[in-house]
Order: sequence, then structure tokens, then C-alpha cells
Amino acid sequence: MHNLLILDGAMGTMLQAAGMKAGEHPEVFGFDNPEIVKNIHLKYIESGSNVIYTNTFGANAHKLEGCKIDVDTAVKTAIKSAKEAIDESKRDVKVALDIGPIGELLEPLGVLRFEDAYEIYKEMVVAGEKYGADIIIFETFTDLYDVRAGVLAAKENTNLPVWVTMTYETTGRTFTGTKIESMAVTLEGLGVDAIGFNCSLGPKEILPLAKKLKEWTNLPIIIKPNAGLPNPSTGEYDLHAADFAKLMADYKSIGISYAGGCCGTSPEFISELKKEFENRKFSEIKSTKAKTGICSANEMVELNGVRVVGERLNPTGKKRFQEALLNHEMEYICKVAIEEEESGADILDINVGVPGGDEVALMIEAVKAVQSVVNIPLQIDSSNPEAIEAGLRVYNGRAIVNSVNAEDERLDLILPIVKKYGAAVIGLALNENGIPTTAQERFDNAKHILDKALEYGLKKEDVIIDCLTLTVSAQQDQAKETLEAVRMVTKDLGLHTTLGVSNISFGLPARSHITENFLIQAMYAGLDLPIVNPNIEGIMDAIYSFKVLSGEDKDSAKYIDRFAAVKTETKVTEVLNTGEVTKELVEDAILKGLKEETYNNAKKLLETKGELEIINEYLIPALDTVGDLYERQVIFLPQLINAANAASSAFELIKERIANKGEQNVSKGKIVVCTVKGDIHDIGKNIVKVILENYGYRMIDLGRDVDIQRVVDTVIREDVKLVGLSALMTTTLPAMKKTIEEIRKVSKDCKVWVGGAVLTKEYADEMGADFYAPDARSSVDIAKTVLG
Ligand code: THG
Repeated sequence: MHNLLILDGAMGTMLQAAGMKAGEHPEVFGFDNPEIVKNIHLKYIESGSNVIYTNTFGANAHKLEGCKIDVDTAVKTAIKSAKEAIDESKRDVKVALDIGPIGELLEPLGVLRFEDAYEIYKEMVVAGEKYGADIIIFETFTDLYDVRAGVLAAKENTNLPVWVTMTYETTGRTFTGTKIESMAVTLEGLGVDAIGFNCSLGPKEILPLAKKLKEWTNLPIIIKPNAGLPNPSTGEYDLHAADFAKLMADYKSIGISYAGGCCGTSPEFISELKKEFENRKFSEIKSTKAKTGICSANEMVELNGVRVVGERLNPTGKKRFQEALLNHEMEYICKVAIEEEESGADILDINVGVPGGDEVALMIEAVKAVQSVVNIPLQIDSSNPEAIEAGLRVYNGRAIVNSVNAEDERLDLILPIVKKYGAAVIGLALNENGIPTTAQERFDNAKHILDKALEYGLKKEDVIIDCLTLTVSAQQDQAKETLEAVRMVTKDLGLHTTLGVSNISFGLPARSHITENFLIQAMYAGLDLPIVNPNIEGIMDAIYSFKVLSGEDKDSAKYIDRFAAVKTETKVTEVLNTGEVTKELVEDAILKGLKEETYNNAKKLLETKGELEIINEYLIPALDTVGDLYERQVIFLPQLINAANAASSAFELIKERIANKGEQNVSKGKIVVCTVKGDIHDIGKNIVKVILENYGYRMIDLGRDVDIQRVVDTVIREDVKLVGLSALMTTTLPAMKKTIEEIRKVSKDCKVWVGGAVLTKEYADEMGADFYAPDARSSVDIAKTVLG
């Protein structure tokens, strides 16, 4: 019999039903009313919960700032209430310390540093363990980077099991673009004990997402959906307890381990769930091995064919790159990375070792910068264990470590780090005696690396062997030994292999012929992760051709795509050469989130063009393109924000020029935005603000939890013609409706649009809003309609 445990249901709505006011901190309410919290837990336990979540979702230092209780007190109080309920019930129930997102976006989406997020979560988990929690559950996360900070804090500072559930949209992406595959592989790598989904959707909508998750993880799966979707006419969730339980029974085909309810569920839901699961036994699910790969948050690279590793993020022999590292010119490094991605690299090797540079600090800086501008995953290239760990720590995905070798001392130093972060690792087929001259000896080194890796708990597919490219002009007999070693490691050990391909041709004229010929032979021998310069057309041509002949490129589709249409895309770097700033270049730089580049473009344009012309004909069309790409899910939230910020650097310069000339305000109109009374969530509102600002509107941001009267006063005082209201919780929708009504009383022509996670077009209509914005991007169209 499959072992399934029942979790609890919603806490927030139960607290409200017991008298908590909108806008009140649940943790503070729980501190003042511990009996109420205990009784809610007791109801869930009596309904059948085997695990209850503490009333600590927002008990972090950021959210509790200015409250009368601190984090330690909030956690202590909440765990005490949970434990008292368990004691009273006399049942064997576990306490999960509930941790929600901090409520502030991490860099580069927002301003919170990864390291600061870590400290905030650390304070919570340490208190949780101290006061006796059995499990730590991170729930409702939409940013993989954010939850990684939490998981690391939990793993490094407590001995408790760590669970994670993230919140997805029906598209299979979170709000920031995290893929299910990436969540699964990254979190399993970090040693999380169970993963799954909670909130946002109902059991029916989460089912396909859970199936996908199952393909990508071997971990126990947690499903804690909402009670369906909110029904616009009633404001309630659309599933009753029995329907909810029936839909949950469908999960038995997947083989989940923990089931409960999120928003809109109650003890009744949990008892129905319990009945449903008791009546219909979960059959044992045959576990097939989960898929894996190397990934960033929003891109997964499976290692089931030739994958190109770009070599150019490397200061060796490159003066400009060295200079950029020493001067911390990350925009230059980012441009090199973008160029490699555009040329077709699948993974980027990143090496920041430069004389006079602090490799650890530079690795952190470069990984953070590069991962914010490219989607493809990274390969951390260093011989310094601290630099490797620093890179893995801030890397938001699952990386490759380049490299270890067969020396035990190195293996014992590096492999535990690789294991801790769940990375893959390249093992060089050399040892303390140097590079062997025969294929057999290189094979033996590879075997030793594999054995050690398995001992340290890595999986076979996480080990990539480098059979070592020597320079053929110096040691001519070695080329065939390398190729033979690749063949043996591929065939007899079944491992992935890599080679720094270009080493082969040093010292020869017309190097490309040798490099490409060697590359082709090596791929034929089994090389699947060539480290190359993807900007060299011949290299990529060879790889595209190989994939056709090997059968990897089905129906030659990629090959045809590469050669059928002549690519007209301009490269960012071209602006430096030609000096002419075209619309394409402006758009390209903005799309890539290059701030300095965009600033310089604008500066150059100002020499010959008017301010408004630049805004209307260059910046706005570029932002429109960015918006379209976002809507079509070609780019994701991080890129959208980066692009908006890049455009803003140009916009600031232009505004400055206009101010200096003493001309009238360039602003296209004033817009008020705020999160309504009783709601403290402002992530969506902040994004809207940034984007609209960059379209040239003057934004009056009233903040969150805003009094209706303040909105009304501002509308009158500033003669505002457009107001955007945000709310994340169903419980604050009445406040939104009331705000609209009050605005109507004082202004005939002020339009109001509404947006937020729980809203729908129907809701918006019902509360009398003029417009509904399903996402941040659509607020632009609304602003254009109203203000031009
Ligand atoms: N195995 C593994 N990792 C490696 C290598 C390897 N990492 C580093 C290197 N070798 C592969 N990467 C590079 C990076 C830069 C250059 C070559 C290989 C390089 N290329 C130009 C050249 O060949 O002259 C120089 C400048 C340029 O690109 O414009 O410097 O073997 N595991």
C-alpha cells in the first residue's frame, strides 16, 4: 500500500472567521489569541491531518518589522499552539514550521540580496528547530532563487527534514518563469526531502503539473491545492469538500505522498479527503527513474545528445576580459555570455581566475550577473574549492562543476561540495602523476573518479569525463589516444564526456581545420559536451551536421532551420563598430537588459534627435516588443524587469536633458497605483510601477494597505485620470470594490483598473472597474487607452 499522509487545510480564512481583521498580521493575532490557533489545529487533527502547518507563514523579520512581536516569539508562540493541540488530541501528528516567501523580490527582480534572504530564513528555521518543529515547509514560492536561499538556510542550520511546495500557473511556469523540471532537479539536488505544489490552482488544474513533476523527481510529492478557482459571482472558491476530495483521488495514479488543502479549504475538506483516501487505497506506483539535466530556473538541458559548452567566459589570453573582471565591468561579461547564447551554446563555462582578482568574490559577482541575462545553464570553471562553492551557492539552477581530477586529495575536497549542491561534475582523466599517455590509463583514472563519485553519493549520470586534449603539433601521437579514451569511457563506463576542443590546434596555421576535424572525430567517438567557441561558424556547422548524421536532429529540422533562412539579427557588439544607433540596436540592448549600452545609445541619439522622438520611436517600440515576447513566453519576468530597467537608464537621461532645457514635463500623464486596504502584498504592484514608469508615465505609488481616503484625496489633489488597484487575497476584494465606489463619487473621468492573483475579468466587472489587467504587461495597454 502506498503510504499517504494527510496535511491540513487553510489557516488564514479560519483565523478571519474567528475574528482576525483584514490587514492584521496572522502571527500577531495568533500571539494575542493562542487558543483560537490551537482550536483550528485541533479541528484539522480531528478531521484526520497527520501533519499540521504552524501559523508562521509570514513570521519573517521583513514582514514582522514594526510589529509588537519578533520572529523568535512568533515562531515560539505558533509552535506552542500546534503542540498543545496535538497533546490535547493525543494523536501522533507532526508539526511543520510553515515558511512563506519574504514578501520582497530578490535581485535581480527586486532589491533583496540572496545573502540577506538567507539570513531572514535562517532566523526562522533556527527558531523552528529550537521550539520543536518536526519539519520545515517552504510553501507558496514562485521564485526558485528565493526558495533556494531558504533551503540552504534550513540545511545548513538545522537537522530537520525540508519540504518545498511552489505555486504554479496553468502554463507550467511560476510567476517568475521557473519551470517544473528546474524546480524538481534543483531542489532534489539540494537535498530537499519532499516537493510539490500548493495554492493558486485547484486539484484539477494541478494534476497535469503533478504528472510532469513526477517525471522529473524521485522525491515524495506534496499536493496542497486551493478549493478550486474563485467563483466571480460569489467570491468563493468553486469546489465543495466532497468534490475536492474526489478530484484529489485522481492523484493516486501519480503516487503522491502528502495531500492537503490551501486557500478556501476547511476541516470539512480534510475529513472528506481522509475518507476518500481511506476508501480507495493508493496502489503502489512503479517508480521509473526520474529524468534529469543541467538547468537554470527557466531552461532545462537534458544530456541526451551533443550539447555545446561555450568557452568564452574565460580570461585566459584575453586582455579585455581580464580588464573587465578586474574593473568589475559585468556588462562586458554579460555581453560575451549573450553572444554565446545567441550563437547556439547550450551551456556556458564560466571562469573568472585572473591575477590580482579575488576569484571567490568575482565568481559570485559574475554568476549573478550572467544568470540574470541568459537562460542557458552554467558550468562553474575553477580549481579553487571556495570559488566553486561560492558559484554553486548563488547559481539559481543545477550547474556543472569544472573540474576535479583522479587525485584522491582533490576528489575528497571537491566531491562533497558537488554533492551538497546536487551539481554534476567534470573529472579530468589525470592524477598526481600527470596526464597519462595511453587511452587505457586515462580510462583507469576515469573509473577511479566514477567510483569515488558514487561513494560520495553522486549518480553515474552526474559524472562527466574529460579525456584531455593535448596539442597535436607538440604531441602528435596523443590525439588518437584521446579519441580512444573517449570511446572507452563512453562505451564501457557509459559516462558523458567533455573536451576542451580548441587545445588541439595550438601552434598550427589555419587552426580551424584541425579543430573542426578533431571535434567531428571526437563526437563520433562519443564526445557529447564539447567545450568550444560557439561564435566560430565552422564549429557550429560541424555540430549541426553531426547531429543530422547521428540521427539526433530529427528530420534535420534544426539543420534546416540554421541554413534555410539567412539570419539578419544584429549583434549588440556591432554598435561599437559602426557607431550608428539604429532602432534594432536600441531594441536589442533593451531586450537584453544592457543598461550602459542603452544609456550610451540614448546619449548618441540625443546628438541628432529630439527627446520625444527618442522616447516614442525608439524606447516605447522596444518596450512593446519586450512586452510581446513576454506575453508569448519567449522571455520571462526576470528579463522583462531587466529590460524595463535598461530602458529606464535611457529614460532618466532624457528626462534630465528636458529638465535642463526647462521644457515642460515629458510625462505622458499621472497614474496612481496601490495595494488596497487590508492587503500587504505589493510585488505585482511594484512590477506594474516599474514598467509604466518606463513607458513615460509619472507614477504616484501610494504603497500597500492603503486607506481608501488616501486614494481619494490623491485623485482630487493631483487631478488623476487613472488609478490601478492591486489585491492578492480574496478577502481584500471588498476593500477594492469600496475604493472604486469612493473614487467614482469624487471624479467622473478617473478610470480605474484592477489586477492581482485572485482577480478575474468577471470580478473586475462586478466591482465596477473600468479595466482588468491579467498581468503587469496589460497595464500598459490600459494606460495607453486612457492617457495616450
Ligand atoms: N577541459 C576542461 N575545461 C577547460 C578546458 C579543457 N576549460 C578551459 C579550456 N580548456 C577551454 N576553454 C577555453 C577558453 C578560452 C580559450 C580556449 C579554451 C581561448 N581561445 C582563443 C585561442 O584559442 O587562442 C583565445 C582568444 C579568443 O577566443 O579570442 O583562449 O580542456 N574540462
